[in-house]
Amino acid sequence: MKNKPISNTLLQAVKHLNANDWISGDHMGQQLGISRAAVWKLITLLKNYGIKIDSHKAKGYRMTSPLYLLEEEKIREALTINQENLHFELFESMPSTNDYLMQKSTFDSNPTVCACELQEMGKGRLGRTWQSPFGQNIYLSYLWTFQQDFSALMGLSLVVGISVLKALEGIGLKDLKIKWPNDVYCHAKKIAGVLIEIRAESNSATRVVIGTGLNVNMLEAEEINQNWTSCQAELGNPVDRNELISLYLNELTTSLAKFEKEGLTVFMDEWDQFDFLKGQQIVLENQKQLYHGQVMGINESGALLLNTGETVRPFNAGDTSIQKRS
Ligand code: BT5
Repeated sequence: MKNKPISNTLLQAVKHLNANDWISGDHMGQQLGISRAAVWKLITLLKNYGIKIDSHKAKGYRMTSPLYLLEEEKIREALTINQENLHFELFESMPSTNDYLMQKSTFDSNPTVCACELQEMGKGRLGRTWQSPFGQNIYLSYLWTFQQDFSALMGLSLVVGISVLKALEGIGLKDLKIKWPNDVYCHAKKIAGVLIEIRAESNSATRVVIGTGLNVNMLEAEEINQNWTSCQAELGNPVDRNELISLYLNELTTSLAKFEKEGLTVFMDEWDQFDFLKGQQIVLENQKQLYHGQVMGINESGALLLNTGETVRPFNAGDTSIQKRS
């Protein structure tokens, strides 16, 4: 598996398919400056990626719903943050955007965004898989350097969750919640997940890779073993991922800077408002042990407070699920 950059020819081919009802292979070839055989290869590639394209002997090709591929220029257009030192790396396919930034050998302390159309080995937490089909969702990792050591960064995943949620609110989604520590839910179905990995710690600076998987236009998926949703499923129309990435980067960058300066305390009210678990009877799994209790919220370092009946106990990590009433 290799990291494959987005090819400009593929980008242009998709634009021609979007702009036309039917388009012949000849015409598309002329527009792109490639042979008919090369057009056929591109169409086959898109079909292999799962994109629905009709073929007709006389009429040519037709895409059944529009597809907007990732474009750095479009993302930059809608950024309101300082983007002078912001670096982008966009790929057609790769194993995992988090792995890429974790393994990249050269980088400076400027923030880097890596995003792709398809992840072949998208990662969740604890060895789980993140379903990452071509062209439909956001798979994005953000390399960010904090001038603090990691112990000061407890609660980071909560701040990231709040940023995802606000970006989604920005495009009109309703009934959004965050399930501690890192899942964003819409109408009680998972719409996004966050995976944070620590790249390096030195001289009290910490470099982190913040990975976000956000379902945008996905309407079908066979292998997700929990309730899930996507922006298109909620809104009823496709969403341009470039615009949503800009919104998210605006929220996230502002929040990371605020978190670094003021800590989690300034996010407590927002967390309280978005907390999916507060007041619920849950089961928390931590290091293969199960704990039952009622969620009392979080403390000022982002730990989940669980009232087990005997005591209120803080948990810094774990998997949570709401206990079904019998
Ligand atoms: C997460 O893990 O929710 C973190 C997911 C982070 C993915 C991003 S994509 C960019 C970056 N690069 C990577 O390689 N990863 C990050 P966890 O809490 O372990 O949730 C995983 C569980 O969510 C799975 O076991 C499924 O039940 C469910 N799931 C998998 N794919 C999903 C999807 N696309 N939408 C909703 N739920 C999904």
